[in-house]
Amino acid sequence: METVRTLLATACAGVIFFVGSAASAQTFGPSTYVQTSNSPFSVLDFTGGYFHLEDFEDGALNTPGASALGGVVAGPSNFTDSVDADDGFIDGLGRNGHSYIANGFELEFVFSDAVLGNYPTHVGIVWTDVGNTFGDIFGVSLVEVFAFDPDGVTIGFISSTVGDGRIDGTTADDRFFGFEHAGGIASLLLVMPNSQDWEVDHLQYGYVPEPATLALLGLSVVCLRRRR
Ligand SMILES: [Ca+2]
Ligand SMILES: [Ca+2]
Ligand SMILES: [Ca+2]
Ligand SMILES: [Ca+2]
Repeated sequence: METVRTLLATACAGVIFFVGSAASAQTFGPSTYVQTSNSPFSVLDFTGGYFHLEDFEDGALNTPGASALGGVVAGPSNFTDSVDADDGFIDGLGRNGHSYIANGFELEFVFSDAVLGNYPTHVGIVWTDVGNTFGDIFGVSLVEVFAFDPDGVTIGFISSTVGDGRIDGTTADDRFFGFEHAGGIASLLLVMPNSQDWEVDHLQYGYVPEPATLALLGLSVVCLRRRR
Protein backbone atom coordinates (compact mmCIF):
# COMPACT_ATOMS: atom_id res chain seq x y z
CA MET A 1 0.00 0.00 0.00
CA GLU A 2 2.86 2.32 0.89
CA THR A 3 4.43 1.62 -2.53
CA VAL A 4 1.14 2.47 -4.25
CA ARG A 5 0.90 5.75 -2.30
CA THR A 6 4.48 6.68 -3.24
CA LEU A 7 3.85 5.86 -6.89
CA LEU A 8 0.60 7.89 -6.90
CA ALA A 9 2.30 10.86 -5.22
CA THR A 10 5.06 10.77 -7.84
CA ALA A 11 2.51 10.48 -10.64
CA CYS A 12 0.48 13.41 -9.25
CA ALA A 13 3.58 15.59 -9.06
CA GLY A 14 4.21 14.66 -12.71
CA VAL A 15 0.65 15.57 -13.72
CA ILE A 16 0.90 18.99 -12.08
CA PHE A 17 4.23 19.58 -13.86
CA PHE A 18 2.84 18.41 -17.23
CA VAL A 19 -0.41 20.39 -17.05
CA GLY A 20 1.52 23.49 -16.02
CA SER A 21 4.02 23.43 -18.89
CA ALA A 22 3.22 24.88 -22.31
CA ALA A 23 3.86 22.54 -25.26
CA SER A 24 4.75 23.63 -28.77
CA ALA A 25 3.09 22.28 -31.90
CA GLN A 26 4.55 19.71 -34.26
CA THR A 27 4.92 21.21 -37.74
CA PHE A 28 4.30 19.66 -41.18
CA GLY A 29 5.66 20.88 -44.50
CA PRO A 30 6.10 22.76 -46.66
CA SER A 31 5.33 19.72 -48.84
CA THR A 32 4.07 19.20 -52.39
CA TYR A 33 0.25 19.05 -52.65
CA VAL A 34 -1.86 18.48 -55.78
CA GLN A 35 -4.68 16.41 -54.24
CA THR A 36 -6.24 15.55 -50.86
CA SER A 37 -4.21 12.34 -50.46
CA ASN A 38 -1.03 14.48 -50.32
CA SER A 39 -2.10 15.77 -46.90
CA PRO A 40 -0.07 14.29 -44.04
CA PHE A 41 -3.41 14.23 -42.16
CA SER A 42 -5.00 11.84 -44.71
CA VAL A 43 -3.39 8.84 -42.98
CA LEU A 44 -4.67 9.77 -39.51
CA ASP A 45 -7.64 8.19 -37.73
CA PHE A 46 -10.11 10.87 -36.61
CA THR A 47 -12.60 8.31 -35.20
CA GLY A 48 -14.30 9.76 -32.13
CA GLY A 49 -13.29 13.26 -33.22
CA TYR A 50 -13.88 15.13 -36.48
CA PHE A 51 -12.17 16.18 -39.70
CA HIS A 52 -13.25 18.93 -42.12
CA LEU A 53 -11.69 19.97 -45.42
CA GLU A 54 -12.76 23.20 -47.16
CA ASP A 55 -11.85 23.16 -50.88
CA PHE A 56 -14.01 26.24 -51.70
CA GLU A 57 -15.50 24.45 -54.73
CA ASP A 58 -19.06 25.43 -53.69
CA GLY A 59 -17.95 29.09 -53.77
CA ALA A 60 -18.06 29.54 -49.98
CA LEU A 61 -16.11 29.05 -46.77
CA ASN A 62 -18.82 27.09 -44.97
CA THR A 63 -17.34 24.02 -43.27
CA PRO A 64 -18.42 23.86 -39.59
CA GLY A 65 -16.70 26.02 -36.98
CA ALA A 66 -14.28 27.86 -39.28
CA SER A 67 -14.29 31.54 -40.29
CA ALA A 68 -11.81 33.95 -41.83
CA LEU A 69 -10.60 37.43 -40.99
CA GLY A 70 -9.88 38.83 -44.46
CA GLY A 71 -9.96 37.35 -47.92
CA VAL A 72 -12.67 36.01 -50.23
CA VAL A 73 -13.38 32.92 -52.36
CA ALA A 74 -12.07 33.30 -55.94
CA GLY A 75 -12.40 31.58 -59.30
CA PRO A 76 -12.59 30.01 -61.72
CA SER A 77 -10.43 32.26 -63.94
CA ASN A 78 -7.14 32.21 -65.86
CA PHE A 79 -5.44 33.44 -62.67
CA THR A 80 -7.19 31.15 -60.15
CA ASP A 81 -4.78 28.83 -58.35
CA SER A 82 -6.92 26.08 -56.85
CA VAL A 83 -5.45 22.79 -55.67
CA ASP A 84 -4.85 20.94 -58.95
CA ALA A 85 -7.27 17.99 -58.55
CA ASP A 86 -10.26 20.21 -57.60
CA ASP A 87 -11.15 20.83 -61.28
CA GLY A 88 -11.22 17.08 -61.98
CA PHE A 89 -7.83 16.83 -63.66
CA ILE A 90 -4.28 16.70 -62.26
CA ASP A 91 -2.79 18.61 -65.17
CA GLY A 92 -0.50 21.21 -63.57
CA LEU A 93 -3.29 23.83 -63.52
CA GLY A 94 -5.88 24.97 -60.97
CA ARG A 95 -7.66 27.61 -63.10
CA ASN A 96 -11.02 25.79 -63.27
CA GLY A 97 -11.28 25.38 -59.51
CA HIS A 98 -11.82 27.80 -56.62
CA SER A 99 -9.26 29.19 -54.18
CA TYR A 100 -9.28 31.72 -51.32
CA ILE A 101 -7.54 35.02 -52.14
CA ALA A 102 -6.10 37.18 -49.37
CA ASN A 103 -6.61 40.80 -50.52
CA GLY A 104 -4.06 41.96 -47.93
CA PHE A 105 -0.79 41.18 -46.17
CA GLU A 106 -2.48 38.94 -43.58
CA LEU A 107 -5.23 36.35 -43.45
CA GLU A 108 -6.43 34.52 -40.36
CA PHE A 109 -8.57 31.40 -40.06
CA VAL A 110 -10.32 31.10 -36.69
CA PHE A 111 -11.87 27.94 -35.19
CA SER A 112 -14.85 27.81 -32.83
CA ASP A 113 -14.78 25.28 -30.00
CA ALA A 114 -18.42 26.18 -29.30
CA VAL A 115 -19.40 24.80 -32.74
CA LEU A 116 -16.82 22.01 -32.98
CA GLY A 117 -16.99 20.77 -29.37
CA ASN A 118 -13.20 20.90 -29.16
CA TYR A 119 -10.55 23.04 -30.81
CA PRO A 120 -8.84 21.12 -33.62
CA THR A 121 -5.67 19.22 -32.76
CA HIS A 122 -4.61 19.32 -36.43
CA VAL A 123 -4.77 22.32 -38.79
CA GLY A 124 -3.38 22.65 -42.31
CA ILE A 125 -3.52 24.91 -45.37
CA VAL A 126 -2.20 24.75 -48.92
CA TRP A 127 -0.40 27.87 -50.16
CA THR A 128 -1.14 27.88 -53.91
CA ASP A 129 0.07 31.28 -55.16
CA VAL A 130 2.14 34.21 -53.90
CA GLY A 131 0.68 36.71 -56.39
CA ASN A 132 2.23 39.95 -57.68
CA THR A 133 5.22 40.26 -55.35
CA PHE A 134 6.98 43.58 -54.93
CA GLY A 135 10.51 44.26 -53.66
CA ASP A 136 11.19 40.62 -54.50
CA ILE A 137 11.40 38.19 -57.42
CA PHE A 138 8.13 38.16 -59.39
CA GLY A 139 5.92 35.29 -58.27
CA VAL A 140 8.40 33.96 -55.70
CA SER A 141 8.43 35.12 -52.09
CA LEU A 142 8.63 34.44 -48.37
CA VAL A 143 5.46 33.23 -46.66
CA GLU A 144 4.86 32.84 -42.91
CA VAL A 145 2.37 30.63 -41.07
CA PHE A 146 1.64 30.92 -37.34
CA ALA A 147 -0.52 28.67 -35.12
CA PHE A 148 -2.07 29.92 -31.88
CA ASP A 149 -3.47 27.99 -28.90
CA PRO A 150 -6.80 28.88 -27.21
CA ASP A 151 -4.98 31.42 -24.99
CA GLY A 152 -3.60 33.25 -28.05
CA VAL A 153 -0.08 31.99 -27.44
CA THR A 154 2.03 31.22 -30.55
CA ILE A 155 2.64 27.46 -30.51
CA GLY A 156 4.05 26.98 -34.00
CA PHE A 157 5.69 28.89 -36.84
CA ILE A 158 6.80 27.90 -40.35
CA SER A 159 8.35 30.24 -42.91
CA SER A 160 9.43 29.31 -46.41
CA THR A 161 9.93 30.64 -49.91
CA VAL A 162 7.01 29.64 -52.17
CA GLY A 163 6.21 30.30 -55.84
CA ASP A 164 7.21 29.37 -59.38
CA GLY A 165 7.50 32.85 -60.87
CA ARG A 166 3.98 32.69 -62.33
CA ILE A 167 0.57 33.94 -61.21
CA ASP A 168 -1.65 32.14 -63.74
CA GLY A 169 -2.82 29.07 -61.87
CA THR A 170 0.13 26.70 -62.17
CA THR A 171 0.23 24.09 -59.41
CA ALA A 172 3.76 22.59 -59.23
CA ASP A 173 4.65 25.17 -56.55
CA ASP A 174 1.64 24.50 -54.28
CA ARG A 175 2.73 23.63 -50.73
CA PHE A 176 1.04 22.23 -47.60
CA PHE A 177 1.73 23.78 -44.18
CA GLY A 178 0.35 22.17 -41.03
CA PHE A 179 0.44 21.91 -37.26
CA GLU A 180 -0.46 19.32 -34.63
CA HIS A 181 -1.09 20.36 -31.02
CA ALA A 182 -2.82 18.13 -28.46
CA GLY A 183 -3.87 21.20 -26.43
CA GLY A 184 -5.85 22.59 -29.39
CA ILE A 185 -5.31 25.14 -32.15
CA ALA A 186 -7.60 28.18 -32.04
CA SER A 187 -6.38 30.04 -35.12
CA LEU A 188 -4.01 30.01 -38.06
CA LEU A 189 -2.41 33.29 -39.20
CA LEU A 190 -0.94 33.58 -42.70
CA VAL A 191 1.37 36.49 -43.49
CA MET A 192 2.99 37.66 -46.75
CA PRO A 193 5.14 40.75 -46.36
CA ASN A 194 5.59 41.27 -50.13
CA SER A 195 2.20 40.68 -51.75
CA GLN A 196 -1.51 41.29 -51.29
CA ASP A 197 -3.10 39.02 -53.91
CA TRP A 198 -1.90 35.60 -52.81
CA GLU A 199 -4.03 32.47 -52.70
CA VAL A 200 -4.54 29.44 -50.48
CA ASP A 201 -6.80 26.36 -50.67
CA HIS A 202 -7.78 23.16 -48.81
CA LEU A 203 -8.14 24.55 -45.31
CA GLN A 204 -8.29 21.38 -43.19
CA TYR A 205 -8.78 20.82 -39.49
CA GLY A 206 -9.47 17.83 -37.31
CA TYR A 207 -9.66 16.64 -33.74
CA VAL A 208 -8.09 13.41 -32.54
CA PRO A 209 -9.11 12.49 -28.99
CA GLU A 210 -5.83 11.33 -27.47
CA PRO A 211 -5.88 8.29 -25.17
CA ALA A 212 -2.89 9.78 -23.33
CA THR A 213 -4.85 12.99 -22.69
CA LEU A 214 -7.87 11.04 -21.44
CA ALA A 215 -5.66 8.98 -19.12
CA LEU A 216 -4.04 12.17 -17.86
CA LEU A 217 -7.46 13.71 -17.16
CA GLY A 218 -8.43 10.58 -15.23
CA LEU A 219 -5.24 10.76 -13.19
CA SER A 220 -5.84 14.49 -12.57
CA VAL A 221 -9.25 13.65 -11.05
CA VAL A 222 -7.59 11.07 -8.77
CA CYS A 223 -4.97 13.63 -7.74
CA LEU A 224 -7.57 16.32 -7.01
CA ARG A 225 -9.57 13.86 -4.89
CA ARG A 226 -6.40 12.94 -2.96
CA ARG A 227 -5.64 16.62 -2.27
CA ARG A 228 -9.09 17.18 -0.75
CA1 LIG B 1 -17.25 25.32 -49.06
CA1 LIG C 1 -6.19 20.76 -62.53
CA1 LIG D 1 -10.21 24.56 -54.54
CA1 LIG E 1 0.59 27.68 -57.74
